[in-house]
Amino acid sequence: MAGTDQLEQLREEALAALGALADAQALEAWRVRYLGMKGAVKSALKQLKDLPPDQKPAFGMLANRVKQDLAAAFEARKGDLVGAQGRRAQAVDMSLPALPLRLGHRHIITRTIEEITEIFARMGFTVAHGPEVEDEWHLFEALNMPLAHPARDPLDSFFITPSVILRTETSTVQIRVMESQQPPVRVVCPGRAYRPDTLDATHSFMFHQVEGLYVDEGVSMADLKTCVNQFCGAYFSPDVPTRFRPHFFPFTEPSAEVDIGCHLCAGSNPTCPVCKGTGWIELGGCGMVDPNVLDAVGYDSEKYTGWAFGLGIERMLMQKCNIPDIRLLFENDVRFLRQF
Ligand code: 2NL
Repeated sequence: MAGTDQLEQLREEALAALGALADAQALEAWRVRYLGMKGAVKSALKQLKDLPPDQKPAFGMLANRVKQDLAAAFEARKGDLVGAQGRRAQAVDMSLPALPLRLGHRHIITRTIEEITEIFARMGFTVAHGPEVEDEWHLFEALNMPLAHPARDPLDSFFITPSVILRTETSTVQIRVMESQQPPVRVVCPGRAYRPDTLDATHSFMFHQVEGLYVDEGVSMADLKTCVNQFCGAYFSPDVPTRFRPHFFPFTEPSAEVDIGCHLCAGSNPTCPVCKGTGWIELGGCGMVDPNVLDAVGYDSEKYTGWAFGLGIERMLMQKCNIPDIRLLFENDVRFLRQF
């Protein structure tokens, strides 16, 4: 039985050697030596053909057994060694610099609204908010737009039902403020507004505006111009020129559009991409509150006067930060948004 003794010995030796291995490299050398194509188990099996026939079955069976045992022991040891090395590799290296921690922040539109309302707060304005869906009274009637008024064209507003409409401006909030208190009123209303405009670089079906309203005894257009000039100086730069251009709004009389001088060309470039060569950029509109609006909210229009303005927030932000396309603000692409 010399052959089978030899096999047992081989198994002992191999298992002892396996237990003493230190790393994955030594493990691979062990596998080649014992289980490889030219390894010890293979060469022991070669003896089979030289054995007497009666010894062949016992030797063959044991040889296969040894081979299986060594293969199983190899797999178990591999799990130990590779696992331990893997765990060591994953261990925290305290000497490495920390991974950068990317904190989120509020959207640039939100921050712009805060910056703008802060400027008006310094001039004594409070802030009011209101619903984004409105009734015809707050959106049209109270703002001096009776049923036949062209601004009530159904194609110019988003209707939820015939009497529930997405607000097209935040003046609705000022109407609500006036309905809830007597003058003096000094309030700004920032927020979303909706109009069915076709999307392009400067238009969106949803945008933000800030409206301001001041009603008291003896309020004049001179106060309006000073307030708007002060605001533009604070938000853009102290020396930014402004221009008030006569215009028409149903809710103010007289009315004007507000422009600031083009920061890019100051009117010197006839092909300027920002001001289109006019030298001016329109921010919004303003005017003296129409007495019909004061009457609608129950104010004494003989006693009180007021002014109001409405400014586009995206427009001001795009001006200030050189943003070429309004869509960039609403596509939620963090590569763009995290710059601010
Ligand atoms: C624009 C023009 C404007 C107003 C908004 C207003 C509000 C009340 C009464 C009277 Cl409650 N007027 N708001 C006045 C003039 C212009 O907005 O182009 N906005 C982006």
